[in-house]
Amino acid sequence: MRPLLTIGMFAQAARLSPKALRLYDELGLLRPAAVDGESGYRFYDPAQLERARLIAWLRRLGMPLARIRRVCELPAPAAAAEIAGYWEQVLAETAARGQLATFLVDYLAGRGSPVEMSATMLGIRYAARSETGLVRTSNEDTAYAGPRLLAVADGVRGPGGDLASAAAVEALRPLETLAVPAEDLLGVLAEAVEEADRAIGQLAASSPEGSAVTTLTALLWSGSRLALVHIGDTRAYLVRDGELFQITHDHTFVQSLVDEGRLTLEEAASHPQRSLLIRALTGTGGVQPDLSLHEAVAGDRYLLCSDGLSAVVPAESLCEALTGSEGPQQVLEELVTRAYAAGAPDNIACVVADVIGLEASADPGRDGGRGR
Ligand SMILES: [Mn+2]
Repeated sequence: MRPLLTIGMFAQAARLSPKALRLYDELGLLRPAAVDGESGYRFYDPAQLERARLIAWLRRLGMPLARIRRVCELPAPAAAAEIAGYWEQVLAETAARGQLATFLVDYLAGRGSPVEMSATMLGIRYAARSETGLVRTSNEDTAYAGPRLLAVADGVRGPGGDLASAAAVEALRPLETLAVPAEDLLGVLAEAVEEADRAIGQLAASSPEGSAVTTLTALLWSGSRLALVHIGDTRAYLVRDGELFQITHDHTFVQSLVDEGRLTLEEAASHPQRSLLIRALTGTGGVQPDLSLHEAVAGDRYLLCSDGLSAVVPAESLCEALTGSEGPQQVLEELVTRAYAAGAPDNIACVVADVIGLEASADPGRDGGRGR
């Protein structure tokens, strides 16, 4: 038998501190081979080094002592499985903590001090309207605004266009009351759009023409995140710090020519086929909406509209109307007035929404409502 090592020698060989060794003794993790009856000094067998090193490594892994004891008592293959199981658990917990960390980083980076933490939730003030305009005899546009959902849809002309745009928005409305964590927003929205497309498919099947087509542009809220879904030539704009940004890309033939550098924006605006869509909800499945996440910031203003507004009121005029100090309802009226002043050749669907801190107002809710 090899001579026993003092606790100091053993600690050095195992790269553990004597203090740690005493703790492991007390916890039953690693008992000394012998204890001097008079002095109480601990002595270790060199054969115990392997276990001591294993304990040291598992500590470095962050494994709790109780679990280390379990690993040490298992035969090697079972110990390996136990360590693998522990690591999977660590990764899962780390992923969950990562999501929380991301949220906090986003939150504090976007809006300052921890004092505001109690005020995390943002709300919106909104107004929505849909108008026939001066030329059309029917209105195929739908506009909707609620506490968590904003949407516009432009049904393709003809009988059933109004039903198609209404059905698309209706398919999103359950999201208004569904609790959706920010990380699930896009998935939930993508599913709702597939549902909308199925609804359009049913309309098409029961219509005399056998077809139903609509665009759809919508924003869904969760905490400080906004998910945007978009298909067709309805648009979403963001007004931030007095500047207007179009945050959707038209799915039109002319826009694709502009993207390819074959047409200028000015030429596109007067192109005879400017309203020809290359993507829309057609009820035929395989729907390909654009989906994106945006950070909501108090003070931001959003505009969703159909081409009945954006095709006739220039961006500068939109910006002018949108950067005023009035609330969403007055801004909406101003925008519709400008569309009429431009001849209102098409239906006009319009939603204006302001992002506000919920503490900022006792009644952050409705300023307008549903429009058709
Ligand atoms: Mn239109």
